[in-house]
Amino acid sequence: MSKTALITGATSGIGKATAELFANNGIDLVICGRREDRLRKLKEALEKQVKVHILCFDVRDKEAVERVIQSLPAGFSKIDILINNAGNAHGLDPIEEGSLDDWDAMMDINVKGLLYVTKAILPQMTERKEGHIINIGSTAGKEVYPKGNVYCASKHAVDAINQGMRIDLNQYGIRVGAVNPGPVETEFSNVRFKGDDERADNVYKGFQPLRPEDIADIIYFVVTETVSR
Ligand code: NDP
Ligand code: 8X3
Repeated sequence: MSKTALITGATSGIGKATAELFANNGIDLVICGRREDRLRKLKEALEKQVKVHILCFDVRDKEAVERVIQSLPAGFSKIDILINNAGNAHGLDPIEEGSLDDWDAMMDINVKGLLYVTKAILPQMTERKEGHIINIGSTAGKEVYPKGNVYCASKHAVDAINQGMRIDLNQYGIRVGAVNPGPVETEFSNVRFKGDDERADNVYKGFQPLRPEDIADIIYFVVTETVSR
């Protein structure tokens, strides 16, 4: 029987590439993000291969998170795989110049949003005693770089939450893992620099960044290596 994966942040970058790879391999999808036009376009493309359902919400809004997860129609209500991917960096400033709004955005989306989505999905996984959760961390969750302060803190938090989830959910047979990429060329830097595309492009000059498809390959490998056992 086919599996269903819920992917947050599927409108762009790593999440979108993962949705496309999962669809190529027959995994049904619940694709999430705030940009409904992109979700619709992706659904249209992928539903030639698999069943696709859209959830359009902001992971910061805990009532919305609960509501949309509860609203999943019968064919999509059993989530086998949760990919906690939605997130971004906002700004790149030394700590004394950082913006409170940027800090709120990173902690609210990357950390609290991941928790809200997980909390909404978990009851069905603990009840069934099965499921697989992949948290998208970062090398920024392992090391800190200049001006990375709060983004790195948010990803260190993801690392700790991932480890905590793994320990706590082991008794239910729920598998928990993280993928911690280095720099990947997506819309990440365009968001970080608030639409300054020239500055964003400069981030990837002088070295070969990863592509979102590279990370999707790793996520798919992790998920299929364990789900099939
Ligand atoms: P993108 O900017 O291309 O994609 C980010 C995704 O997150 C979008 O689909 C966006 O959807 C979604 N998102 C952002 N904010 C919210 C929100 N408030 N509510 C719901 N969805 C949201 O970046 P990446 O693909 O690179 O990033 C994906 C993940 O990978 C992030 O967690 C990032 O930290 C991590 N990562 C990225 C690396 C990189 O170098 N690119 C390296 C290591 C980790 P929408 O705007 O439609 O809501
Ligand atoms: C994104 C990787 O190094 O660009 O998490 O911050 S980095």
